[in-house]
Amino acid sequence: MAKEYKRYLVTSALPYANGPVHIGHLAGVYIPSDIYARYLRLKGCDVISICGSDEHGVPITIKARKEGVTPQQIVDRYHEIIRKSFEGLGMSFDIYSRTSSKTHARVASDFFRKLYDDGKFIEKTSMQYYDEEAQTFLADRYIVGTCPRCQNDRAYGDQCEKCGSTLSPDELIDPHSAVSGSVPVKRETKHWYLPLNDYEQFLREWILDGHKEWKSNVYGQCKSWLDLGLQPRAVSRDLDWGIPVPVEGAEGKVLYVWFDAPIGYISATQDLTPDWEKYWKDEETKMVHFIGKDNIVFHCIVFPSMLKAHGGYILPENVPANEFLNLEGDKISTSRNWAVWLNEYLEEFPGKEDVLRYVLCANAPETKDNDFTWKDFQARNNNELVAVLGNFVNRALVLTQKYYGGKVPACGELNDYDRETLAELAKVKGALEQNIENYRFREALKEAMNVARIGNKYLADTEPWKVVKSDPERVKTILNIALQITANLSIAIEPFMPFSAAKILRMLLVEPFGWERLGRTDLIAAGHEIGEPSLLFEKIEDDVIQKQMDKLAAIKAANKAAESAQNIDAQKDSISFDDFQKMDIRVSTILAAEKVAKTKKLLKLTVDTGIDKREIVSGIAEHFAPEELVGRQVLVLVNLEPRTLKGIESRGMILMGEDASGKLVLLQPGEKTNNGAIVG
Ligand code: B3M
Ligand code: ZN
Repeated sequence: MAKEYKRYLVTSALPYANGPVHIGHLAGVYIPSDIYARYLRLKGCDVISICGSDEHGVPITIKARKEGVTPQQIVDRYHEIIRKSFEGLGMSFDIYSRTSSKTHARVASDFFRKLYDDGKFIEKTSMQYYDEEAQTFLADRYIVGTCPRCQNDRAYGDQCEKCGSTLSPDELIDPHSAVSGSVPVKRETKHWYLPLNDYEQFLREWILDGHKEWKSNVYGQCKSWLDLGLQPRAVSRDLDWGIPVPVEGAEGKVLYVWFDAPIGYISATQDLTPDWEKYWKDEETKMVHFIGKDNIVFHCIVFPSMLKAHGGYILPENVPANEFLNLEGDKISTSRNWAVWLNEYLEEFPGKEDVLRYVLCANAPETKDNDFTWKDFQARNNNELVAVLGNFVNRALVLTQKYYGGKVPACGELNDYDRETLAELAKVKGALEQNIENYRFREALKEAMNVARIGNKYLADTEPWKVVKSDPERVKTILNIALQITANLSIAIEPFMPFSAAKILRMLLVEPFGWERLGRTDLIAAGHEIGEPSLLFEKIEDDVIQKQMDKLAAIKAANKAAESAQNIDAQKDSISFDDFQKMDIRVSTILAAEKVAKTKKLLKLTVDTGIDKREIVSGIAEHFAPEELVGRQVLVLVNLEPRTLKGIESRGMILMGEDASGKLVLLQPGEKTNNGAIVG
């Protein structure tokens, strides 16, 4: 039997405030945590749900530098955008805090200082890259150079975004500072390290022995980290943005973002309630961290070691990390704008917040990466939400209005089929609890939707619209049961689709029901007057989806252009003006074009150069169809030595532009020009 807890502390990963949040964040972290917190609240548990913006770290300072603003301006902008996005999608955090707050600065400094005073840190000096011009140490991301693996000349000191290699600044060719452009030097600097290796035994016992029930992706990652052996980890950085290291002689140094951020859960709780220690220091509290898989090591290895080193804190009972969500088969990427941003979704799909919650839960990457497609979004909305959930609720309410003027009819004698249906309904509560408490939210959602399926089937099988003439008493029972099932839906779907649950309650004109009433059929009394029905969900048409697909296609094209713009060939060696004058380039018109037999790339063009009509063989058959060239004016290098290609004497060359992606463009005069006009 699972241990009963007095209270619950639910934390959700603090999103970096250097950009908006997208559907991958929702699917990976925030929808699971919100389902869990809402479920516990419905059960009447003492639960707090904690989140906030993670406002320190190098990416924020890089974005600020790029935009010529301060890091505080960056985090102020995105903290608001993120906070509003979560609010719009119904994330029911009890507090959405931020790590640039004064409370957090105090709590994080005190936490560091205690470990420092208790001698839990190792102090080490090391050689780090330093920019003498800007007079600042350089975090790896601030060093740029040529990637040793793919020659990308814009690789960073920690990673090459072109080939994905993880790098160290020492591997870069021609490293230079992204701040001043100067060549950085190495300079000695002191930092503090948490000796994670000292906590290996504790972590082995706590995780590998004590939490075999953790999700395999989490347990497996912890095991491989521990089997590899843990190393001391830096908990400070040479940066001017972050929480100053609270130690004498540490000017210019701040807490490493992954040391300070998890403490953000504690500082947020202190901002939420004076009883914060009941949640963080009492073994009767169950703490669950909701995160994405890239944060496992920080939440299962580093933060627990920090809590252990500090003493007096509880540890997480579970860390059900999700895998990643892809978008249309491609990895979601903030830097490539390949995402569905929540703030944009809320603008473009007003009233469809639950549709996104539903689809992202149904497709959640709970055990492996999964994919979001707009076609699937449309299909699930139309075939599941509209056709099953919305259809059932609408029928139950409309028929009650139609036959009884909105008054709930009394329930008569039940027949076997009624009893069978209600027995099905009664099973849902246990199935939902089993799945939610084991963080299987996709399965849980199916169980919640099963209530609508039971209702839909019940009405389809009993056909009250047919029976009403021959046996009106029977229809009263049917619709009373249908309304009880509708009321059950308002409980079952609340954790997943809170907006729709609230709408059902409004249409029933009833107050919310507690979890304990799920599965019962005495939720709505006979004679109660319900409200006006309206549709819970509306069909999403193809053109709406096409608009989103077009938007993604434009982003893809922009990325392709940006990538090719990054790979411009270096300029060739200089030539003299005399060299240039030797070339004779003329405006010409293509009179005819045809494919050269037995070749894929060659076209034979007949060209009027103004001097004469001649044939030119050009390797552009994979870029242009013959018929689209006839009549076009082009630029021709007419005094190129003739060459014979596939038996055709080619006299000259059509001038083309070719970008790094290999796309060809014809170079043409800006207006109609006489053939033979000299280009110089
Ligand atoms: N700011 C989110 C990320 O890695 C990171 C989580 C902090 S939770 C304490 O995307
Ligand atoms: Zn590379």
